Amino acid sequence: MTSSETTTALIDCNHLVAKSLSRAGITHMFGVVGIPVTSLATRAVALGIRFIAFHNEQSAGYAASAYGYLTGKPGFLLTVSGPGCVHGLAGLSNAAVNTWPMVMISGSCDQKDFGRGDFQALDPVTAVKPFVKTSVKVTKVEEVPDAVFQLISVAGSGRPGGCYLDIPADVLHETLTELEAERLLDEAERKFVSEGVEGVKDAVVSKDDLYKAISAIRKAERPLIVFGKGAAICRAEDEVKLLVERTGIPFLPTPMGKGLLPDTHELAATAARSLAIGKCDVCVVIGARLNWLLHFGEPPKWSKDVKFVLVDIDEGEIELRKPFLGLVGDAKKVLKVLNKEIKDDPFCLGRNHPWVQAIMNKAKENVSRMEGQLAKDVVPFNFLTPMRIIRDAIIGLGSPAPIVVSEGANAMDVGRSVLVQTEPRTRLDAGTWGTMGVGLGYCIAAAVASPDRLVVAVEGDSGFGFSAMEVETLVRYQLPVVVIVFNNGGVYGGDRRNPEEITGPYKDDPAPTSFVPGAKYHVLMEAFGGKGYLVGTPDELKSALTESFSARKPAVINVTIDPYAGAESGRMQHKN
Ligand SMILES: Cc1ncc(C[n+]2csc(CCOP(=O)(O)OP(=O)(O)O)c2C)c(N)n1
Ligand SMILES: *[C@@H]1O[C@H](CO)[C@@H](O)[C@H](O)[C@H]1NC(C)=O
Ligand SMILES: CC(=O)N[C@H]1CO[C@H](CO)[C@@H](O)[C@@H]1O
Ligand SMILES: [Mg+2]
Repeated sequence: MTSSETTTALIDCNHLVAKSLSRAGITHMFGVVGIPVTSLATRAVALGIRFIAFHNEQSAGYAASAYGYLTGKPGFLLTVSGPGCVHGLAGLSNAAVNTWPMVMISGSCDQKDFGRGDFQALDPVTAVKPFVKTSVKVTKVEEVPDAVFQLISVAGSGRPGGCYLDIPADVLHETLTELEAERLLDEAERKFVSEGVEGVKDAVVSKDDLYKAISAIRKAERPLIVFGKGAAICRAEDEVKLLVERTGIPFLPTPMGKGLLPDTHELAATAARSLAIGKCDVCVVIGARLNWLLHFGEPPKWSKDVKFVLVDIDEGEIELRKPFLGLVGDAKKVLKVLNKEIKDDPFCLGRNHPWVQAIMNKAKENVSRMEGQLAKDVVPFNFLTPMRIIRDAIIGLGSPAPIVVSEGANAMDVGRSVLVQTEPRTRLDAGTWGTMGVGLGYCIAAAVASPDRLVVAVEGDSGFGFSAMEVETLVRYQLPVVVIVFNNGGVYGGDRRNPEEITGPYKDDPAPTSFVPGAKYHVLMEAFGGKGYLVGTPDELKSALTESFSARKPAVINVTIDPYAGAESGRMQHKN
């Protein structure tokens, strides 16, 4: 093509969206295609963007949200209008509650046919409203580059979250010259990348607040450091490590904060959690919200006099919790300045400090009780025996550690205590909402975001079933994912009703918690050409793990669990 042909050649909006994504450095997209977005996906692939095609937008949306968390760049979800957009809301809401960056793009119906019963008509901007930071509906092709760059920027800035881009079908078919497209792309790039977005500058922590924080930590008799996904997403692991090691303060990660510092670190207070949160007098909370997972920071789990120093990117979070002190900013940057001040005037509790001793002793006690339980080979399997075998197989892999995905009630709770996380961002679980159905989407996101790592999913059979069809997606893309299903025949296990609850005309129906006993989940995987294993003994499980971990190919290991092992609703009775 000569340069004058380039000037006048026309491209359509699908192509322009793909060009905008490519220019913005987007390398992956998740979704389900159909009218009117199929050509958008094809164009994106032609420009070098990997499009991972799912069976259901819900799973694709969960994948996009987790991809945002793992990479720190917004994950993209592409859906059709109407039902596709509605299924995609699961992903957007997941991004919102977990504060992960993502952008959903749906093609919607022709603007002129809206409100007349057009195919898959929906007012998506209203539908996504509760779950997004912002949304943009483009009304003509020229608005696309600016919209794409703006949404990427908003999704990832401040507290991350989801954004939505609506492109009506008529706009998707509009064209413009390639020259005009390049000019618009340059302009958008200049506005959102070179100059940065207005109003999202990083807050600067005042010297006064820094001194106040350090003085509180120094005066504390029983200090504790808690960190979570917020510290993980801004890659603050080196700064957290320095703070912990310079001050000698014990630490407690939230479930997905696990691995920022290794679970095996001698200052890890995970196995002394009740003591640590019950007795600490000053707690530095880094990128974690004082929500239900941390018992709202309130008695009876916490002492009523505990002073919280909250490090959070979001000023609204500080206003909501009203801590002793709030340090607003990116955790990595805030900790950098905090660590610098501490270095100039160093202190360290040391291993003989009574509080550190108390935590270490308590942790040792809990660990040795737990190890006693874990050491037994219980058959038919309870939850602990197979989890120990999985833990040891994962440890055996060394570095890079696999990404562990987990959902379920007992399967997830037991996994959280038993499995050992040694590297940052290697645990993805049901998260802030306790959402079942995230599993396979998270596995796929993890595999494409971190191709050097194996992905190991530890799933309850109910949790697995929510997105089980996506095992075909694993096979289609040949992703190195081993899905281990704890098959206890139901939600929390078998039928646990009291005899007096089993009455009425439908008393012979299976219990609301029950599934078909002995379901052959491994055969489901084999149906698509993946590897399936059925295991019921320690030796069978060990050999399935050895073989599938070294093959690095899609596999489902169906682990037969005693349906009466574990607790009803895992450890969350009070929330059920
Ligand atoms: C989207 C969604 N629907 C329903 C629930 C309620 N729920 C909590 S745990 C769970 C499944 C637990 O069963 P399973 O995954 O088999 O784990 P187990 O305890 O048997 O190991 C369900 C359905 C939920 N948390 N999320
Ligand atoms: C014992 O350790 C596990 C994790 O290893 C933890 O979940 C549990 O809360 C600990 N128990 C107490 C009483 O702290
Ligand atoms: C061979 C084997 O282990 N089969 C088991 C599969 O799982 C169900 C329980 O979920 C058992 O009833 C089967 O015996
Ligand atoms: Mg189950």
